[in-house]
Amino acid sequence: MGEYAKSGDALDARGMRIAIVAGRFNDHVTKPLLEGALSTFDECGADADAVPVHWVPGAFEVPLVAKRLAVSGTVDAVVCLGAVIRGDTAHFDYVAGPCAYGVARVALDTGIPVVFGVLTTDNLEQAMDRAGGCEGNKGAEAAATAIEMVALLRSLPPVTSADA
Ligand code: INI
Repeated sequence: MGEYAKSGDALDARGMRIAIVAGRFNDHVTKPLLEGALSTFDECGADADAVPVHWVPGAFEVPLVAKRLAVSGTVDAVVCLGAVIRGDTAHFDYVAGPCAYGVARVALDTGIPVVFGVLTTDNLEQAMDRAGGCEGNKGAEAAATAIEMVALLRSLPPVTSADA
């Protein structure tokens, strides 16, 4: 397994349907994140047709599309990719916070793993370091997390109440 492997267990994505939502803003960062995610799914045996990619304008739009997919009944998990880079204004906080909160909320509201592969960095260098540079590829890590979570949820006792 590649650099994303967190444990000794091989990740197996065969039979899993995992959608990706990617922010186009800062796509010089999000495209490498996407490549990392797709490589991981491929290495782990996912069928390429089972990993649709949905582009959205920016990180702020990610949770809405993630929710739409999560409630569709067509996916086992959603991987969210984005790059929010701090500038000279408060815009970073108004985008990064709601994106993170929204992604977490979709997962809890739907019971579907929704993985946060959105970089929130002070500058472009930090972002590129995490999009295939010296700090690895967070897109690949997000894909591995999704595979692990789908397998974990499948191994847990079934849901017995409507709001669990
Ligand atoms: N979107 C990002 O994904 N990253 C950013 O760094 C960013 N900044 O800095 O502005 C950003 N803004 C766009 C935002 O996500 C929405 O697309 C826009 O506000 C429209 O809702």
